[in-house]
Amino acid sequence: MIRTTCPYCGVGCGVRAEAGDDGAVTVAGDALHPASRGRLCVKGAALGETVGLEGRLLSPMLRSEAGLQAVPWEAALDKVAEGFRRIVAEHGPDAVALYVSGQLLTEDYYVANKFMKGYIGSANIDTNSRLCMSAAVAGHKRAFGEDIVPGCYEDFELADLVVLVGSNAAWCHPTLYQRIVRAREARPQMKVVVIDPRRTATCDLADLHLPLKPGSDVWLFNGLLAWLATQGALDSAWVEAHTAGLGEALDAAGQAGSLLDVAKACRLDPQQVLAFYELFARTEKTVTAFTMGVNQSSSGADKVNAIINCHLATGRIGRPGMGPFSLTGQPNAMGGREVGGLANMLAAHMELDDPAQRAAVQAFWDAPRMAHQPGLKAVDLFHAIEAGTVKAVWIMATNPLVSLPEADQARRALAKCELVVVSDIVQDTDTNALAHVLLPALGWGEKDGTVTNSERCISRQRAFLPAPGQARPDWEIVCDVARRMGFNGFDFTSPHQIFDEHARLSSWQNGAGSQRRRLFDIGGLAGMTHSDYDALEPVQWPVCRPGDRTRRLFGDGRFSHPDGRARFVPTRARLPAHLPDDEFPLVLNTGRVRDQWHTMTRTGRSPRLAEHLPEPYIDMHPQDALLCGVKEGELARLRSNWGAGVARVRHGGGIARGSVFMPIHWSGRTASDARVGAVVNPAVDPVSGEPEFKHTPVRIEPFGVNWYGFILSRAELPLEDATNWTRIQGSGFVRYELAGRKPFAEAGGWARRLLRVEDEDADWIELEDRNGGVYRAAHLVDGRIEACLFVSQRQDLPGRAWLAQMFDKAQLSPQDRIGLLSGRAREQGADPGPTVCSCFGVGRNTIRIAIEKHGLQDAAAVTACVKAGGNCGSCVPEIRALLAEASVQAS
Ligand SMILES: Nc1nc2c(c(=O)[nH]1)N[C@H]1C(S)=C(S)[C@@H](COP(=O)(O)OP(=O)(O)OC[C@H]3O[C@@H](n4cnc5c(=O)[nH]c(N)nc54)[C@H](O)[C@@H]3O)O[C@H]1N2
Ligand SMILES: Nc1nc2c(c(=O)[nH]1)N[C@H]1C(S)=C(S)[C@@H](COP(=O)(O)OP(=O)(O)OC[C@H]3O[C@@H](n4cnc5c(=O)[nH]c(N)nc54)[C@H](O)[C@@H]3O)O[C@H]1N2
Ligand code: SF4
Ligand SMILES: [Mo]
Repeated sequence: MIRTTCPYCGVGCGVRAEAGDDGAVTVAGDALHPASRGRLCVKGAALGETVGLEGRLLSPMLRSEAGLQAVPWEAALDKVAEGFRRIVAEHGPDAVALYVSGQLLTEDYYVANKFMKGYIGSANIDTNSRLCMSAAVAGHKRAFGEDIVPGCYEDFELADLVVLVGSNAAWCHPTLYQRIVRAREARPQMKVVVIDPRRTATCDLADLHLPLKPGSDVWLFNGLLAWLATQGALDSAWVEAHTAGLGEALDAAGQAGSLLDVAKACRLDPQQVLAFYELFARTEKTVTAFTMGVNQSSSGADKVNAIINCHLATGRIGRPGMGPFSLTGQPNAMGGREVGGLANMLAAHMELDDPAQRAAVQAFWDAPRMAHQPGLKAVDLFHAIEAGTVKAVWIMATNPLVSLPEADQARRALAKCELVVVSDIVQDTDTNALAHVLLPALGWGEKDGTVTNSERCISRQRAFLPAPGQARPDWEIVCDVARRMGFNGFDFTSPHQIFDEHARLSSWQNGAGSQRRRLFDIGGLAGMTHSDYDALEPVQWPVCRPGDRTRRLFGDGRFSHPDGRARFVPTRARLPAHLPDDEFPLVLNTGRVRDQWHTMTRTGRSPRLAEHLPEPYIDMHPQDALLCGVKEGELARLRSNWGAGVARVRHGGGIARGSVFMPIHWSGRTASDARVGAVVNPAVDPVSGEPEFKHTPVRIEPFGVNWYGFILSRAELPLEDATNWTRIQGSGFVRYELAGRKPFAEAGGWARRLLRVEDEDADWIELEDRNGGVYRAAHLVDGRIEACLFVSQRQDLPGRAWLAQMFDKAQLSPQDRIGLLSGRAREQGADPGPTVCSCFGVGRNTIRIAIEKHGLQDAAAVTACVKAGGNCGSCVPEIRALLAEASVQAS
């Protein structure tokens, strides 16, 4: 058994993992980890289902006319080193770039940054954190003089008011959300406010939900600052002693106008705005946590500062139970910032545009060629690639063809690029399809190093699986290329050595006598032995001396600006970059679902995780659907100025009129046409370069098809005849949801071709109702189901859950055979319905029936009866919705 850290969200839960003799991996929460104290959400709990080697990239590959070919490492590394060397020699260092990721370990990230900024001599290294945290980074630097999250998770438990802004923590930071749930159970006087245009699962906990107009957060928080001032609710003595710039910030905030003006600009009920303001004013212990609803905006950095301004004005920062709190997305978003992985940073919280600090880093690295100006930020980088000014790009641990805004532009860029190198762990991704060189990296459970979570806690990720195939750690691949290019400084033989150098750099010319004191200092972790490093317990930075432990920062009122004072930043509210009009009347909001991680290269392999929301969807208000001529359950096309996509229409996701929501997870590998990044506009925040992912004007049109259908099949199938498809991982089978335009004449022959059943004597049962436009077939082999197909011209397909169970059976009973073409058991109640609780696999029908039959009144009773909600708790909001539905029906 190994203690390690979850590779998904920025909460950074501790995991105990073990590989059994049969290769099966078991995981459990690590009770000793301070971030999670033994808890895991369903994604963490399903890690064992995602580490198998199927689909893994196991050898370096080069693309030639003949396609992709496995090659020895030497050939692949030579190709990369030679390509980079030649392009730098011919066109200068800025003609090459790295595009990396908050899912790299700190050690990987450190060498990648050193390679580009100190040796290639360009700052053209940016990261997917540009799409995620860069607005928070910019906000922190403006306010505090350094990129610092001052608080810790315990503050969420000690607070009397938790404000969640643009955060669906119930789904995206589940174990932290559960900590808030439990804290409030223990202290019911604690209040929770959720500020989000959608009524999300997170609102289940909210005393007050403010469904503000998308993009209007600066109005709301400017309004709050101005209102606090008029109420005499500012901490003037603290402001006087520790800050600068309140006057200008108040002037800017005052332009938001009266409370009524603010309510109007935010499209909120003035009473609710007042209720929030009063609650904030009277609650000293307030934590304001914010995530992508804040950062991913063309005024992202200003949203962040508008929030921080309110905390500075009330002196609520750095003390127990209070402070602004930027929740990080990826597992090592924070570590990437420590090493300076963004194109406008240096390393160890030093500044690229400060000549003294540049010289300090150059001296420490003994670097031959330092970058001396900021590099290209992600969106600009892909435009420079398309324009041909950047001729080689090395992409690591991110899938930009899916995750960038205006993703078809990214595709055009890579298609034109001279040299595209991708380091990944899986072979088949949308981005890899355009790579000239593929480099196989070690994945979670195989790689070794450190990550830093949202509360600045550094934890070890440890290997407990052998390196598969020829895969190598990312840091080693970078070092190999660097050495081939003739760079010295990359002779590391273990992540421990890299960490040690990183720790030493953090205290280099830092502290007494140096120009600027940087709070990021982990000098106390330098000089560890290899075994100390292996045994490293989670520790929050700064760690200036061995044994230091820093829960909170700024409690002493000293900030990182040269004069020690925090800055108020005047924030002027402005509208999003692109506004809806007659042609594109709706606003597209994009984000996450509970059980999937980003582009699904890992979570997409888990049957358990596929069940909750198996298909891409467009959540929209029923009245908007009516106006657009689309119907729930049918496919619709989503179109913007930049691209289009297709997904199923859904209601009930808590969306207000005028907006639609589509999840980000589906790629060209998992669905024919649901890559929402292609639809998203490319506008960015001028301060941080963070894209406006949450606000794109779109229109919705019917997507006409002649039939809907689905297949469950043990074998993967090519789907030429389907106009639209989604691939869903089942347990022992693949499920395809289909829709088609071509009418299916001769359904039997067509179905056999589709399912690849050539044998005339195959055990084949079918049912055709030509007039009704219905066709169903099943293929059995030795009494076991091999595949089944259901097609209909109407929306009357049976549920998939019972059929899925048939794939577990070695032999179908005669009863099963009879049920097969009706798609359900002959006896009532056997169809559990769509999954609600993924931990225990409990379906909606099961829960509904239990509620009705036993008269269950609350979520705890449901858990006691059918187990749903009894593990990670993420489905409790949905259980409560079912209880509410039942009580409405009963009355
Ligand atoms: N299950 C799951 N969890 C994850 C991830 C995942 O892929 N899956 N990814 C991780 C990563 S990298 C990240 S960055 C985090 C993201 O975590 P979150 O930011 O919590 O998640 P999102 O779904 O991107 O968006 C949050 C909310 O912002 C709201 N929003 C949209 N526009 C506005 C606005 O103008 N103002 C306000 N106040 N809110 C708005 C949306 O309606 C949405 O509910 O999640 C992390 N955790
Ligand atoms: N429309 C829209 N787009 C968004 C967002 C949004 O809210 N809306 N959110 C943005 C945000 S916040 C984020 S963080 C991004 C995330 O977007 P991406 O970073 O593009 O998404 P992932 O699927 O996490 O990509 C990680 C890749 O790294 C691979 N990988 C996993 N482990 C390793 C490893 O150890 N080494 C290497 N070399 N590869 C590895 C995986 O197989 C996968 O291909 O999406 C952004 N895009
Ligand atoms: S809450 Fe985040 S870190 Fe914890 S188990 Fe879930 S995904 Fe992993
Ligand atoms: Mo993120």
